Amino acid sequence: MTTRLTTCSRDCPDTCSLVVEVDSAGRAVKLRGSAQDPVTQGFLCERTSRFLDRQYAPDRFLQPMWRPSKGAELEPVSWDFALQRIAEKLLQCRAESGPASILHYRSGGSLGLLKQLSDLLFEKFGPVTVKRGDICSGAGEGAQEADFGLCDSHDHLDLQNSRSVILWGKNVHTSAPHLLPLLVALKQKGTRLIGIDPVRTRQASLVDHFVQPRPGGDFALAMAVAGRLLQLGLPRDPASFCDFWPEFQEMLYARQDWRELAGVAEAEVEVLAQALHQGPANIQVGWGMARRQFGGANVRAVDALAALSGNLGRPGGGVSYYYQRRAAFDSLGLGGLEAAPRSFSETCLGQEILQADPPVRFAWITAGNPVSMLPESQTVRKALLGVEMLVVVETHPTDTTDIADLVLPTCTLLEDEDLLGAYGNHYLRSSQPAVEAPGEVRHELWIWQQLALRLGLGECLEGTPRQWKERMMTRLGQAGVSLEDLEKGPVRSPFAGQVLFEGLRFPTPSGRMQLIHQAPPLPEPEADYPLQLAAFSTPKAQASQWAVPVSGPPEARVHPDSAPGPDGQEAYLETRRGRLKVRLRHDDQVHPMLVLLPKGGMLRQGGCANELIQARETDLGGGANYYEEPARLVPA
Ligand SMILES: Nc1nc2c(c(=O)[nH]1)N[C@H]1C(S)=C(S)[C@@H](COP(=O)(O)OP(=O)(O)OC[C@H]3O[C@@H](n4cnc5c(=O)[nH]c(N)nc54)[C@H](O)[C@@H]3O)O[C@H]1N2
Ligand SMILES: Nc1nc2c(c(=O)[nH]1)N[C@H]1C(S)=C(S)[C@@H](COP(=O)(O)OP(=O)(O)OC[C@H]3O[C@@H](n4cnc5c(=O)[nH]c(N)nc54)[C@H](O)[C@@H]3O)O[C@H]1N2
Ligand code: SF4
Ligand SMILES: [Mo]
Repeated sequence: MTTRLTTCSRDCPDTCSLVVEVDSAGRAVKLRGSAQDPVTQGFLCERTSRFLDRQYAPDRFLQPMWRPSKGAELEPVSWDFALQRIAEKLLQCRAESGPASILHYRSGGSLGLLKQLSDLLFEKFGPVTVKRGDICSGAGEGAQEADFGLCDSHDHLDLQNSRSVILWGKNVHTSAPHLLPLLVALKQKGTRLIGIDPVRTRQASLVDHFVQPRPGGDFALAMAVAGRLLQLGLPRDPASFCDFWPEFQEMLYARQDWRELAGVAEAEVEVLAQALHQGPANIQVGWGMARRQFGGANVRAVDALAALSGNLGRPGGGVSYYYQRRAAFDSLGLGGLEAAPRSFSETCLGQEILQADPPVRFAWITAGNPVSMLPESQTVRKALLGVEMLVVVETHPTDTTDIADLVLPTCTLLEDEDLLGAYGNHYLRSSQPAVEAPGEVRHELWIWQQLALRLGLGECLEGTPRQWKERMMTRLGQAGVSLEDLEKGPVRSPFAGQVLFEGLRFPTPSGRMQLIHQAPPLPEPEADYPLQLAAFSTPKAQASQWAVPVSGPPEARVHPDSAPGPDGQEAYLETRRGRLKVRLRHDDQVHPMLVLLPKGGMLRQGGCANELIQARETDLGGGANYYEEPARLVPA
């Protein structure tokens, strides 16, 4: 038995160091979290603890697969056959219809830095059509970029300087479990913890105060708290470092009923206002909260609270949403959206492909399952079915590979070799193969290189994964961090500071913070569809990658007062886009306006939430409004 060290590359803020026990036959037999990694601290989340079931699942793709005609079964083929067909089609589409007729779509299956080399290949070949916006963090990032000129966070250990920590719409237990030990330790030493979520998650038992506003009520809640902060007296004149302070006040005083709109008690507003007023207070903004029509405005309102209460630019303060996970590594100098001949909104991908002129003839999808994970699954499916050749680079079957013309098998996180930055801490890590790739499975770099050769672009991706890792670490090398260092364990980015915006200087055009000054309308429940359907992360899955396969009607969690039948009974969940059979799960911790499905259900499992969710962009950053689909439950 040997042990190997690698890094979890999943789309997760923690980016754990994994210890993999490998038997003499080269098979991984046990996964542990590294005890040496200061973030991982020796434990893994539920979904990755069970990853070996997925690693060795019988349905894993081990060979390139080809579908001879639409609707036929996939058949195994050789790499040469697959790559030759793909290259011919790419060259044909470019010659006949221009590179805009080719779509390259990459999502979060792995957050490895080398995955960007796929973008590089398609940019060199085209540039081709790419996505714009970001369904995941678009609205929140857009909000912080508008306010501060930058979306980044204080060091996570700077929380040790906070008197209060406000977990605003962030489900730490499920989505960022490695923040928990720190929060528990902080609580023991007297830091006040406050949670804000329309669902009373497990966090309610961790925090000192749990506030349960109405879903999407965060803007109103922030305004209620801002009003109270003004009464308590601001530590510093906001006009000295913020633009739009008069306009902000005008917006704030335009109505008196913010607290009622948010659906919270006066005492709850007081707790939040006091925590911010006394400071230092850090606000941890969840990534989910902004996946609403006015999600960007909600995050901007929270940013404003930190500014008014004097919690910016000081230790223990800050509004932490995202860490710039790529910043320490060298950039590939991609032209991205500016170079692309055309872009499609990621949120509205299905509709935009269907309406595209010139039409999309070829699509390359990697590290993503857009049919299941983008809103309007059936529209995305129909759009991708209409493409002449759909190529999907994957490890396992999904709703997207179910309609692919070719599936190219690639490495899992235990076989891959890459560099990882984190979006929940400032550490840098390296992944290296803990086990060999089975069958005909290939590292993605090999796939791109083989394709490049056949496209006459042989030289552009030359090098081994390790050489590419070194190439992306030249700045780090100059700062004294080598690849060998990362291979031994995590290294904190030498470029990341502890505290942001010291001296209250902001990288905005005016150098000042930009206060939001237009209130968004509050979504009103609709008479026919009084509930809001939302699918939040579940501990059992990483998006559509389940630890244990699921089948049967998905569970719909709903407040007993909003359920049409007894607990455990089947019912129909209906939206304007369709209906789904569900099993009711009464849960009085869920806000009565919500009905919850697990995130990541697939059409092929009969439980895809996105089949019922309309594709609508958020106010900022091209995010997806995933959490506000008007819905109703009817007896089965
Ligand atoms: N187990 C597991 N972990 C995951 C993932 C997964 O699929 N499974 N996905 C990963 C991905 S892709 C990402 S982007 C990250 C973060 O992804 P998420 O899991 O999406 O992030 P959270 O920040 O926990 O956001 C969800 C929380 O926001 C709350 N929320 C929803 N609407 C509102 C609102 O209007 N106001 C407030 N205040 N709260 C609201 C929900 O009730 C929930 O508790 O997590 C990653 N972690
Ligand atoms: N209703 C609803 N929908 C949502 C969300 C929600 O909260 N509610 N959350 C949204 C969010 S935050 C996100 S980030 C997206 C996630 O959307 P996706 O990124 O599309 O999610 P996954 O289902 O994880 O799909 C990734 C695929 O990549 C494969 N894969 C794993 N490793 C590799 C690799 O190294 N290379 C390649 N080529 N493939 C690999 C996996 O097997 C998996 O099938 O979903 C969004 N969709
Ligand atoms: S998914 Fe997240 S919490 Fe789980 S092992 Fe990977 S990095 Fe750690
Ligand atoms: Mo995400």
